[in-house]
Amino acid sequence: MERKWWKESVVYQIYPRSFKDSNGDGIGDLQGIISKLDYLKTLGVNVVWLCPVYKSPNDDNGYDISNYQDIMDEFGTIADWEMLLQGLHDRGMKLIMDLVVNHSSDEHAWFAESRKSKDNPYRDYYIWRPGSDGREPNNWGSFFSGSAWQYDEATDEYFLHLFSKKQPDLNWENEKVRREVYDMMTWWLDKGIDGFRMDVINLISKVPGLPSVPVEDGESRPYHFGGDYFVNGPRVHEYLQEMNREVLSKYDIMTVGEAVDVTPEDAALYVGEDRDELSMVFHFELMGVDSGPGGKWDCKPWVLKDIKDIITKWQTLLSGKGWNSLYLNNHDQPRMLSRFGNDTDYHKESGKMLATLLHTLQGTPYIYQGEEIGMTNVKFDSISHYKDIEIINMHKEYLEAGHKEEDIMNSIYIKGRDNGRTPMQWSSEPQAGFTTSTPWLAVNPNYTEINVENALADPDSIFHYYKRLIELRKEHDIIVYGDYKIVAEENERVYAYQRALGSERLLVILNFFGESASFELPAEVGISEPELLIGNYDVGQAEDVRSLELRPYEARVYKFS
Ligand code: ISL
Ligand code: CA
Repeated sequence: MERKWWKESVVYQIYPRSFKDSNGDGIGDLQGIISKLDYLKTLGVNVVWLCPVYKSPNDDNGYDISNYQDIMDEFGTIADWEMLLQGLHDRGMKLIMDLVVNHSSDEHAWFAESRKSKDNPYRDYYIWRPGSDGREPNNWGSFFSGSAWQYDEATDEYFLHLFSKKQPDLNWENEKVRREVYDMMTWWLDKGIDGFRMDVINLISKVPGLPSVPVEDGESRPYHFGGDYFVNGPRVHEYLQEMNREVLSKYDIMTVGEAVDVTPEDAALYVGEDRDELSMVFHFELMGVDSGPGGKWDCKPWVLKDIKDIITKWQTLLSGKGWNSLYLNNHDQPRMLSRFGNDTDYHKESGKMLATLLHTLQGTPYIYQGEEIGMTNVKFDSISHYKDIEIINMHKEYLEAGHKEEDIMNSIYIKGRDNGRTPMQWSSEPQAGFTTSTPWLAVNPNYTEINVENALADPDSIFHYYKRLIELRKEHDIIVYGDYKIVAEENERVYAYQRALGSERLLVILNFFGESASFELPAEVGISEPELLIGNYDVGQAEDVRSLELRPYEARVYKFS
């Protein structure tokens, strides 16, 4: 497999609104990030992915962009941004920017023009349709509840918005839209950035005619997921190849596309090494492991077998074809430690066990801010404390549909996006040292214990374990490039796998539960002179690796030849 800097990197994701407030208005900002660059350098990450910092009315915290070539007032100025880029580059780190071009804000100048009249030159920048029998043009639902269409009086037509009604979808069929996007990308790349994370990039091509989702007789819900008509749509690869030819191929950069609902087979078409599209994609299969047929809010417990099957499938099917991205949480997901570990009794142990998984698979790991100190989910006692548009809309829709408040709040506690958006916990000072005033979203009350200051001071902290894992990836090519093979697949409590590169072998053993677990290494796995590279407990010298009694959430990584 071809060596690339982005395969050997560890990425750190920053959600600027919640990272660090420098001027006491309760909102994180660019100067706040700049003040923490040495912290990131200490951790050892190579790349920072910055969630959107562009001009935005913040209906969806920056994922609704009103000017792609300027900075949001609350975050600072373009001069602050230049200083951030320089600060990263000076420290040997790279910067990738979020690219949100499936949709813009309805406050973007293009949309202001587009809605004026049917013959406006910008009309076709967006997707407008007349109503059908006095209703929406089709029955697609928005990701954020309700219809995917919004009626606009000025021209008596509807516009498409797969997300909120303040996020109209851009019309990628229009060559002019594509040109605008490519020029804007070039403008940022010429400023020296090192790549893009592309928001819902596999939704940009819609099936012509925008057909309704077929429904059975007697179906009472008015809106349905229209994924068949826009997930991996008919022209998406043509667009990405064009983007690659016109823009990406001219720079030494990395790209990661957020790809809703993709299988490894779909992903190979985006990231195949001979495809000239993207470096890697974020898939959602693992993030769906604890959802029932009713979707995200239909919460059910995960089963280790499903986690193993999903990871194994992605590791093997993409192997030799394209590169994996690795993540266990982000700004849209609950905190990994609360979701897959145990955030009360085994905070440190399970945080480190999950970190071991993240860093020892084939692919590029993405750490989400706060993960490295073991930040956890929150439970605010009332919906009024939540800020996320997805949560607020879902709460309203489910109440109207007759669900109980208690059940709705419970789903929010498990899956709500604000779990991952509470302010970064820097210290035990008021407001976790995030701000000197009232933060835009309340801090997690556990900041008095879980914070960066404590993590740095404790040599045994989750933070120092992350730092070591990142170093190990730099010291051992096998961790980055080695092939993956599952080991002792039938073990219901332990996830183990082998990596192989040339004559080298790596063995990773992870106890996924809060009880001790037996692990027998199958005879066909050869081990000579095992060397423990890292583990989250003390390990005796004389132990027989062939037969282990693992402690709660114990993780071990052995190297042998
Ligand atoms: O968060 C989700 C899980 O339910 C998805 O619905 C999410 O909206 C989807 O993964 C797309 O996410 C991206 O695009 C959205 C934005 O709200 C998310 O923050 C972003 O990551 C619209 O731009
Ligand atoms: Ca601020």
